[in-house]
Amino acid sequence: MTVCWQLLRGLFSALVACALFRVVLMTLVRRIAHLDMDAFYASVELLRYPQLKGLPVVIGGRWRREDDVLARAAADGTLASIPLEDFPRIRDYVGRGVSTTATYAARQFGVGSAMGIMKAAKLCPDAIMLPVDFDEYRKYSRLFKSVILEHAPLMENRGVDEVYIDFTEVEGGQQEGGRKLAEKIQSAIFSATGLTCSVGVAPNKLLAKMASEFNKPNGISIVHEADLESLIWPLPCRKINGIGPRTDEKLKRFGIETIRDLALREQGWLTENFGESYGAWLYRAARGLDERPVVTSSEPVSMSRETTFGEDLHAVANKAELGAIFTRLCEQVAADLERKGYVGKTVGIKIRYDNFKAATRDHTADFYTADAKVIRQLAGQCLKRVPLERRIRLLGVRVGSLVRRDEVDESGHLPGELPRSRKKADPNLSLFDDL
Ligand code: TTP
Ligand code: MG
Ligand code: MG
Repeated sequence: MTVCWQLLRGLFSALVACALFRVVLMTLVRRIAHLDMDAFYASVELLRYPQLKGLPVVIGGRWRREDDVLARAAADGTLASIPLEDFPRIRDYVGRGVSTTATYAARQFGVGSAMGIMKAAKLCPDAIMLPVDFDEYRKYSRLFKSVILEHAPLMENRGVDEVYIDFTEVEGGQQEGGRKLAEKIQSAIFSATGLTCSVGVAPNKLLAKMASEFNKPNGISIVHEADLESLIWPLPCRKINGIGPRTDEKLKRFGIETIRDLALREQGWLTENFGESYGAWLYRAARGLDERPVVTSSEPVSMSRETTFGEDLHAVANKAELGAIFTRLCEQVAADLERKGYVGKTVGIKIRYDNFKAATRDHTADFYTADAKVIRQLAGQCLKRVPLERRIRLLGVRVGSLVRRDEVDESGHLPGELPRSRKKADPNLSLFDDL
């Protein structure tokens, strides 16, 4: 009897605890952070060239070469000991190219991202110019994101130097509107990488993204719902992520300059002039409304498709059949990439022979792609490099070195990534022609 009573009491307490927990969850205010690294590429460069701290530095132009002049210039082999006078100045730069970013010292001269080097050289001729080293930036990108995940599990990747983080249920995420947790993450990132970042914490992604810019560099900004009129409405419309230069121009033609101007327009007027869905979105955005969840996804390293044949096939005897299967595999991988929003630059193949031995080959292009024909052509080049005397029982196609599609430009390059050659794969090349 006593045992039964105790069990009932235990059950009752558990139910009460559960209900209390739900009430607490329901009363939690949604707190979303946007974290963006400060002058990211430039700051990573300064880690290896600390002697450039505080100086105007522009990152852009040509690719870093293995025979980097700077490395040779270091008398004792350490990059940190290269004297300032050995660094290339932007005024001496010959050639085309754009600045990917600039240190805050260079920004004081008006130099910024996506600016032609020639223009930047006019604004700040003494600025030191360093080439882009995307591998290094990706390394630090992975590092700072892994630090964040140690503190908050709900993180959404938004590119190389920024993420959204759901603070709502994380310890400290509600304290001072999220400031406490933001400080903790900021200092953890600094300890692990030596890099600073800026954080905006707000009721949703839209506001958090704007807030992270308020106190750059190394700043934290907290925005509450009640701050809409004082902090958000005075900003130009362009500050809303989703209002691009063309929409902004059109808004200006209607005399709409600030977010307040936008908020004063009726929804009907906005949908009439900007279309049903974009107009409705503008209406909500001007009011700081945004329900989008923080979407976590582990980034895939590669995507592949493979198939084992019903009976072993031979490259010559079954050329047509193998060719068709190969093409289909490439199309399937391309469709997977397309659906998931990725592009890749390393294309590989896998073959398993009738003796169960396997061979793999890959080829890294100097542009990213998700195009079936291009993948097919690159995979075809790999195929030419494997022995094809034996019969084959399995064929696979893989695309690796993935980045999100929205990270690359139309020519398949990452920001600041200048192709060594713009040679594109010839999609008309027939694959098994040389077999
Ligand atoms: P941003 O976060 O826009 O800029 P930033 O980190 O350099 O400076 P801020 O402190 O203002 O955030 O971009 C991140 C990196 O992306 C940047 O360091 C270089 C690269 N980039 C380009 O290559 N081209 C561009 O036009 C922009 C905007 C960025
Ligand atoms: Mg940044
Ligand atoms: Mg950024």
